[in-house]
Amino acid sequence: MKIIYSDRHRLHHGDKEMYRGQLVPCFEKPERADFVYDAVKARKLGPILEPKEFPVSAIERVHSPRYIRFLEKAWDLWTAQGNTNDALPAVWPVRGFRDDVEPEHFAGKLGLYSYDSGTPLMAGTWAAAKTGADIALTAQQLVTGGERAAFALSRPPGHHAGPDFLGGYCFVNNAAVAAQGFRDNGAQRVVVLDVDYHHGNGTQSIFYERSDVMFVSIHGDPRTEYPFFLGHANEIGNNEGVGYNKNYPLPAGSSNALWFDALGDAVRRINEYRADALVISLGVDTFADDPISKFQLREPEYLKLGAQIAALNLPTVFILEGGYAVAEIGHNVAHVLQGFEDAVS
Ligand code: 6XA
Ligand code: ZN
Repeated sequence: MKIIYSDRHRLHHGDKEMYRGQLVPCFEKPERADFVYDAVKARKLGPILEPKEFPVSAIERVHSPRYIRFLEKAWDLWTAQGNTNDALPAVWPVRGFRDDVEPEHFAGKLGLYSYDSGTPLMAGTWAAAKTGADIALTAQQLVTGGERAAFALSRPPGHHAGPDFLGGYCFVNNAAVAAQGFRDNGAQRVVVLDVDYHHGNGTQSIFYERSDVMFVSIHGDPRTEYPFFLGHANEIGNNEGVGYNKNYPLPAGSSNALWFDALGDAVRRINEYRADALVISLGVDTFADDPISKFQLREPEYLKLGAQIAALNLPTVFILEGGYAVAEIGHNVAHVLQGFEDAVS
């Protein structure tokens, strides 16, 4: 399959994130993409192509214009206050506060458009995130044009970014941008299947009231796992979207048998939906040795996952999300893609 990649992801290189009350080196770092690049290249999974550039309006199909304006100018506003270090938020509008009035002070703006203190923003963040969306759209356009599948090798990740908020290392929701891209290019029904360890709260929020994009996610139970405030089984969609959101929260430490039971049920539902296209939020922080997650997948499971995705028999875009066992992330991603390729060829 074709692989879309740009080294502009390096423009986003967070220094520290808040973790257990301390500022620690960011888990989400450029080396992650380097290891994935090396692994897909070594396995000759397909040609590696540069993304095309798309108008920002393609991103605004799933994010609010006021949020995107903020991302575009955030670094300039922050440095205008004399700051040179990464920006991290420290105050948020929780229940009872107003979110309809954008504060003038940068601390208030950043709080309004974020939900955690683990997602540093720097000079190149917007450029990297914009390129990530271009990568997702380039992959989608190739698949719309007849390719069986494509892999969007992008970072920062995207599935926690919602209509107007960043968080969880995410700024622009690449999976949502790709799903919307499919819709805007003729697909009637699109599925986003999120297999990252963490619930894709941003993707869920973006499509929660829609029946034309079904969101399905297998993840650590939010009662104990990040992002804590979304991802429960009883979130089934709202209004038009009722029945088109499906969460499989699993206990931290769940066996692979339990994980594949959930995937089997997800596959059954996806088949029933009769989608025209599929987007996979491919996080490999489900890996047994991931430093911040608690599932138990390894090589055989990643190969099997790829094969089961192939069996859905849909035009498919894979999008890189989480995975922090940096030395293994490349192999883990490559095994999913290899399992897919072996099953389709
Ligand atoms: C808290 C952990 C964020 C998890 C990010 C992730 N700073 N999401 O991997 O899929
Ligand atoms: Zn994750």
